Amino acid sequence: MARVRAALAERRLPADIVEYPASTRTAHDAARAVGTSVAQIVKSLVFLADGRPILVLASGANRVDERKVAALAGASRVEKASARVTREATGFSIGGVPPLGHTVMLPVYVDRALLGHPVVYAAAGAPNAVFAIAPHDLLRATAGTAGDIAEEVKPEHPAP
Ligand code: 5CA
Repeated sequence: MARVRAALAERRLPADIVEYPASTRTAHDAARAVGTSVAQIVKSLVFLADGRPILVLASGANRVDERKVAALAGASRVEKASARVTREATGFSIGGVPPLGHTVMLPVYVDRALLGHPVVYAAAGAPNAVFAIAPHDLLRATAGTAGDIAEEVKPEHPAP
């Protein structure tokens, strides 16, 4: 949490880190704890783009389409990183991976769906702590590239 606080302070952003008695390990847990929509929760996910770690900041309401991330990152192959690779690449364990404050800065790709909210909530480095941030500040603070990275939602009852 200290590293996230330091990274926010370095960028002159308010460090609204809140610790909760309940888990914020998943986007649903975090939404429940904060009292917001899942769409406003930032999932900080590590992928391997042609073998190199990248960070994808996705709306909690969306599944990431790896082909769209590949197109945005200019990679030919993008795959989800394992829990171990995620920890090695960021210095944080799954459930608390923050969007910034990592040991090494990774290339960051931001789900444009996050930009439609006045405020979003991201993990602060622990499985029970999140911070509020304006999505444009998140984009700037991470030097992220915004784009469409969401999987198309398949209709539950497709037309015949
Ligand atoms: N604290 C919350 C939101 S603020 C959080 O960190 N959510 S998350 O979505 O960024 O982190 C959980 C995600 O980690 C899951 O959506 C899943 O994509 C990923 N994950 C969970 N288990 C594994 C695993 N064993 N290997 C790789 N990725 C995993």
